[in-house]
Amino acid sequence: MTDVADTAGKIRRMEIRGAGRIARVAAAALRDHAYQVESGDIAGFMAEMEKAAHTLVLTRPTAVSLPNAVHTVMLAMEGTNTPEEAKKAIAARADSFIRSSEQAVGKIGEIGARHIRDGDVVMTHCNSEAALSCLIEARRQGRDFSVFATEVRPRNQGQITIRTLNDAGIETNFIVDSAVRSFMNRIDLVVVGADAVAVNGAVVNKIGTSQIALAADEARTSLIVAAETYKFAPRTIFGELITIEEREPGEVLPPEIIDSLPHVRVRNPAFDVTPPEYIDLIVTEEGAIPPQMAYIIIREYLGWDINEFNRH
Ligand code: RI2
Repeated sequence: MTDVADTAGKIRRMEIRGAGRIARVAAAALRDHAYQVESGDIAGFMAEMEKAAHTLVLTRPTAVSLPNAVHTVMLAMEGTNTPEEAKKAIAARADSFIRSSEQAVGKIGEIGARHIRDGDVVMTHCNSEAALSCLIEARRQGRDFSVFATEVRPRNQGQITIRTLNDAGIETNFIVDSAVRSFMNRIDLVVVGADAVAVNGAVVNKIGTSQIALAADEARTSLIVAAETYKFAPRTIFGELITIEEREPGEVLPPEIIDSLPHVRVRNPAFDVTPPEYIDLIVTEEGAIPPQMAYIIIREYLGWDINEFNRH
């Protein structure tokens, strides 16, 4: 049983992280919360669920997978007349979201693996289940390639990535973030994940991704993004910008050092935006598309009705 406040705290502190994972965990938290709400009337029940949805959505502002998952689960209540009916509908919807999210990661792996050839040197940044799924599937199919994985300051997600790559038996080089350009001429393909994809195909991902994309573009190295369809941001159709989370300075420097430097402001944006011109392909579970086709994914596959856009 997951508790909404506890889950929200874990997501905020990044004890649970990764755009896909936080979406699944939020769906599970809503499902469990539904069964913890005292059964009154349907209006009271829906209001309680709205509060929980709000708490979860506010934890981290950038990964669109989170509000998309919450929205999907909350929509299940529509047309239900009693809390009992609503609880069942929420549970079924949450479980189906979780299942399809896991399947999407597997499907992306199958499609993305086609782009990794024998002898390739692949670079990845941060820790993305979707990006790693491509590498692990290519390896499973017997492809012989090696990887450069970055450190990913300040939260060091690269350490999780190299453990996974090591467990999969993939030869891996671990580099600090600032070594990317030095090695780019040896790289055949960059594969990264996404926290959000805008309607124009711009990809929001871990800070440093856009620098890697620039270096890749300069070296004529292809860059592909592995992103489930629920990472596409519907409201960007109306010009809404994706909020870039800026986290605590304490993640970058110890507080005592920060306190000793009154004229220094430590900045800690967690994500940046890579323009579509630097992206060759976005691999979704529905197929690989050029970034310019992001609109189609939002319209055809995400399944959001235009009138629903202003909720949650
Ligand atoms: P998957 C992560 O965000 C990284 O930016 C990663 O590239 C992205 O989510 C996608 O990860 P954070 O939670 O969903 O580390 O592919 O800030 O696992």
